[in-house]
Amino acid sequence: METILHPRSHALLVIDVQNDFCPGGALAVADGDAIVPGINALMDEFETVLLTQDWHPAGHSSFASSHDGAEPYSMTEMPYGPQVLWPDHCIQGSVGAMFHPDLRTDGDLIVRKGFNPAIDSYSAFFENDHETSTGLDGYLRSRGIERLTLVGLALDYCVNFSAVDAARLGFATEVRTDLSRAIDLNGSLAEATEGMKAAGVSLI
Ligand code: VGL
Ligand code: ZN
Repeated sequence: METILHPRSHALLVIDVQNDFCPGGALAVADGDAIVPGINALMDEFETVLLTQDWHPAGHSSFASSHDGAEPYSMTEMPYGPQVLWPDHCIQGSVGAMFHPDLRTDGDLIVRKGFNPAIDSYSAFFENDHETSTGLDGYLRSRGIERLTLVGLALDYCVNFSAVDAARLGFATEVRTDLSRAIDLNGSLAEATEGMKAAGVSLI
């Protein structure tokens, strides 16, 4: 049953709950699928629900396979700064790019990101050059959204970058850490937690 607890100006943003980030996927996050029932239930509380979908063309520059001799999870230097090289994941139209089959997808908007072959995009707001907009900021403002709750995958990458950008853009921003899961690569979770706190994100 629908029980709207939050005003229309408070949106739920569900980040990258896709097969490739769940157990068995190409870039599996431990327990990534465990958050699906809780996210589905949380959707009942919000009138405004938005989802993001990591959406890379084959041969994307964030894939280790696109760099001669590079191992997955190693670092490289891109024109826009340091970049982790990932296993091939969330390729446009693939099963891995689809939402987890049990995730409710009856939200208002799906934001796809990471489609620019030359730039990765962790954040729902800006690509990793921190400059190229996805358009989400304008969409939210046009709809009168002032506050955001974020959940999803991965807590230390796409949830983190989205939450920090949201707070910097002036949205009251909170992350439900119980409904998120992390990759935790070389201390990335601790770093992300500090960064979100410093940006004024509430971790709940
Ligand atoms: C993500 C790494 C690469 C994420 C996406 O959704 O956190 N992480 N692409
Ligand atoms: Zn990606």
